[in-house]
Amino acid sequence: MSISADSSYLEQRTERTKWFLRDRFGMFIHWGLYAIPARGEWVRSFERLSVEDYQAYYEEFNPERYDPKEWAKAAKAAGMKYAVLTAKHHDGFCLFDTKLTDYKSTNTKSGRDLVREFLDAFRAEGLKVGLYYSLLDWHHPDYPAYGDSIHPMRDSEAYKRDPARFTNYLDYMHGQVRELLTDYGKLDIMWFDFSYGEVKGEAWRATELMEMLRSLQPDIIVDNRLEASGEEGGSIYTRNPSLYSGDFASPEQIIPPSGVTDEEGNPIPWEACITLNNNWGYCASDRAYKTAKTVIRKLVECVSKNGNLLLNVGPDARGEIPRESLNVLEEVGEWMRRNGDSIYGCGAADLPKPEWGRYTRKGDKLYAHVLEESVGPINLAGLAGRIGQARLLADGSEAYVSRPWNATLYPDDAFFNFARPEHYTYPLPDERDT
Ligand code: JFZ
Repeated sequence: MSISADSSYLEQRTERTKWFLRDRFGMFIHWGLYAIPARGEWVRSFERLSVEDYQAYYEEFNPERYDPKEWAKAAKAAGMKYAVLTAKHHDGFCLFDTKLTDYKSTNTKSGRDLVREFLDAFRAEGLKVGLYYSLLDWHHPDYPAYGDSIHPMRDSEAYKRDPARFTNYLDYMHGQVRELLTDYGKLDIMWFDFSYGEVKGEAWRATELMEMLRSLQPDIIVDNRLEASGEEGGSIYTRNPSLYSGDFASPEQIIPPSGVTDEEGNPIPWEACITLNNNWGYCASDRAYKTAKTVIRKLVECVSKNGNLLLNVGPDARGEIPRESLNVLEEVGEWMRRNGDSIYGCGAADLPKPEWGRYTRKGDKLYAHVLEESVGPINLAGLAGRIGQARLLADGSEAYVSRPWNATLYPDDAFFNFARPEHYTYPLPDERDT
């Protein structure tokens, strides 16, 4: 089998990602032992916590208020169509009942298979489900985190020093992925995280991993991080992607300025993953939550550039999504119930970004997201004669498409107003003329 994928690969990717690009909005869930120290999911690395220090959280872990049905309801009410949970993050703690390590939720006081419960609950709400799986592992004895640090980016060559041990780790990692793909029913997304330096692609035995994945779950879609690092997106960004380039790009904490396209300008599926405050894992001191207004605008921005938004929540040690996050999700949901038609199934309008906001488009329907208050009529640049009728999406009311008296200098543009002309505060043409 060749490393490089052929054109049928691109066709298959288009097929596989159809639902994903329709659904547009998902929930990311970062949850694990790190919810107890509550200083983010990198706490063990950033603070150089010893194995014993971190073990205390394992001994204590017992999220009695974990009720994934509530999470699923919150996601659905927010208008989210899919969700991705950290089955294992970099700390190596497994939220599922793996046979390959004892370091798992079923061995804690909780005794529960948190992944299975998540999958059952979200599927029951009709949401698509995905699992995040960390390629890094700070707990596995053979993961090459040698030296003074469990910070992998410091030493991306370490894996070469003891190939036999790295092979052990890869067998373990492949084995766990096999478990997740075999024992947990149909999964819609596998979200691997992440490559760095030379530790990418075949260093993970990625062709073998992808062949297993596709044979067990033919329709599953995969992110690009078996190949991508923080600096590079991998070959998904090219016309000649590898078999492990992934089905979608995964820009993190950034919305790509012009979306994601290959060198010929063809759109590439992408999903921006964005935190609600400034942390993925629960961080008690981080109160910097985005407002619902910001989240809605960012979602519109993603869709206006052919992308998805995977919005993160970090449930706490007891298993609850922070109240602040729930409040934002509720408000976003209120907007989505009225305006979701401008998000689901929509993409870029292939028109220049208007001054007052953004466009999204679905077929011959153009959605004008007016994000700035206007003075006078709203300008639809270059669309003179191309607007059949205009409606306010939120309430279905008529928007008045006209060529107002003060727009005669702009013959190529169409204009609309939310109010009928009799509500204008400036003189109407006939009043002026007489
Ligand atoms: C990764 C994780 O480290 C993080 O905890 C979170 O899960 C996020 C969604 O994904 O974040 C990264 C990955 C790569 C880099 C930085 C953050 N990088 O290469 O600089």
